[in-house]
Amino acid sequence: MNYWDRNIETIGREELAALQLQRLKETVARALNSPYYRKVLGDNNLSPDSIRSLDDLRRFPFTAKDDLRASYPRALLAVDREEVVRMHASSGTTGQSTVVYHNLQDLENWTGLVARCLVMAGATRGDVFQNMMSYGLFTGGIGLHYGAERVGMMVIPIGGGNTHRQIQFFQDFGTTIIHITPSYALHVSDVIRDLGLSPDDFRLRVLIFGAEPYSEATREKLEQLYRVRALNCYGLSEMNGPGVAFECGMNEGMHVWEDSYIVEVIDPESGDLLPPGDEGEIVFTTLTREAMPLIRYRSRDLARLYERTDCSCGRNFRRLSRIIGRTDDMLIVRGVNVFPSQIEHELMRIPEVGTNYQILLDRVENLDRMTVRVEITGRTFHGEVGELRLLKKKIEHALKEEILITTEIELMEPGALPPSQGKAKRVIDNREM
Ligand code: DLL
Repeated sequence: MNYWDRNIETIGREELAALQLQRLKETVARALNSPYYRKVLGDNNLSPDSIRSLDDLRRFPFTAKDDLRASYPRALLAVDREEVVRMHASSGTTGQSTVVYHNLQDLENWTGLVARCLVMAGATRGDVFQNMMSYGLFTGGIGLHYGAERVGMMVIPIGGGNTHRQIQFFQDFGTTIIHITPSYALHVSDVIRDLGLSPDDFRLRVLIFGAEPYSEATREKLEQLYRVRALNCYGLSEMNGPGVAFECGMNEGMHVWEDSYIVEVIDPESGDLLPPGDEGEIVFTTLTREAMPLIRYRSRDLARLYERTDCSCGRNFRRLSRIIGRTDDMLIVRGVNVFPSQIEHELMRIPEVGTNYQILLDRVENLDRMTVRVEITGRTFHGEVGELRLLKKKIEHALKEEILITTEIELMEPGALPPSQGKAKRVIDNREM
């Protein structure tokens, strides 16, 4: 069995609990350096002394994505600005990003967590790691990158897209491990087939999937198409990004690195803690983060946390099921997080746009496609064709600026879309998971 850090990865539950307790106190102390937590914890009379056992965490209020947004740009920063060496940001519901800051130590810890995941996946020095997730503010690219280098693999930081070149690189550089979204992996396998190639032409041995939901059936299909193992990688930018939980290959869920995160599962309605094994919203508390500690952060992801802690891989960290859904309406399109409200916000700023719209998602040649049907004002609709073409471009451009993906725009006559009768159903998702 391979470990990156055997001591910590095989730590016993009791020792782990003691470590968590100590780190939780440190986290609360650090959090108090940020304007946000100074106010929230102060209002609730909470301090490191409030924590005598891990159960005391329940006395702390949740932190929600809205709190992050309201703290934009810096109210959650718990160290001097000069100490920060990197930030990442992800999309918010109405154009307001949520920002996460890291100091050098944070990046070092994150790199270590990712290295643990990769070694657990069987990565070693000499492997060739093709990172097919986009680089930039999104954490999927750069987040895996440094961990892969730390393990000693040769990293190809190619990012997403450019499929022919990706496949060429599989051949030219003998890629052995790829990191990719499952939906892109489906598309790449089509292109491989169209090129008259087969998995036998490559040296791939592990696929690492993450950043978007997918089903067990999709995993099995992809394992057959590529004829190699696929492992699930979970994370969210608020908790660094990838490297929060990862599968060990025993097919019993993803180990959460509990020395770095406390994980709870709550009823999303009541906020009550749920017993092990129940499906609920996952809540995380960072235990080592310095620049921006987060306490009881509501991920909005739904999953189960399994009760058993022992695993045949030798690790005692608790395991998380596949992500079953979300408590909000966030969509993940080609690996990019999109809130319908972002689209609405942009549409409603355009004077020619009417009152109704619809978002249609489907998969064409295994690639996600997003179509936005927009009702426009009667006068515009019956106006000149040239102007309609320009309007279409204008909407497409405005959406691309905001959500970063290209959409198909269909301009519709007023009243053409089904009117809302109560809670509007704006999104039609025809993609198969
Ligand atoms: O997607 C981090 C990541 C990158 C994870 C690469 C794994 C690999 P965000 O952009 O903040 O961060 O999006 C986080 O994506 O709350 C989930 O809803 C979803 N998600 C991430 N990984 C998985 C997964 C990155 N393995 C949001 N299965 C999360 C299902 C996933 N959903």
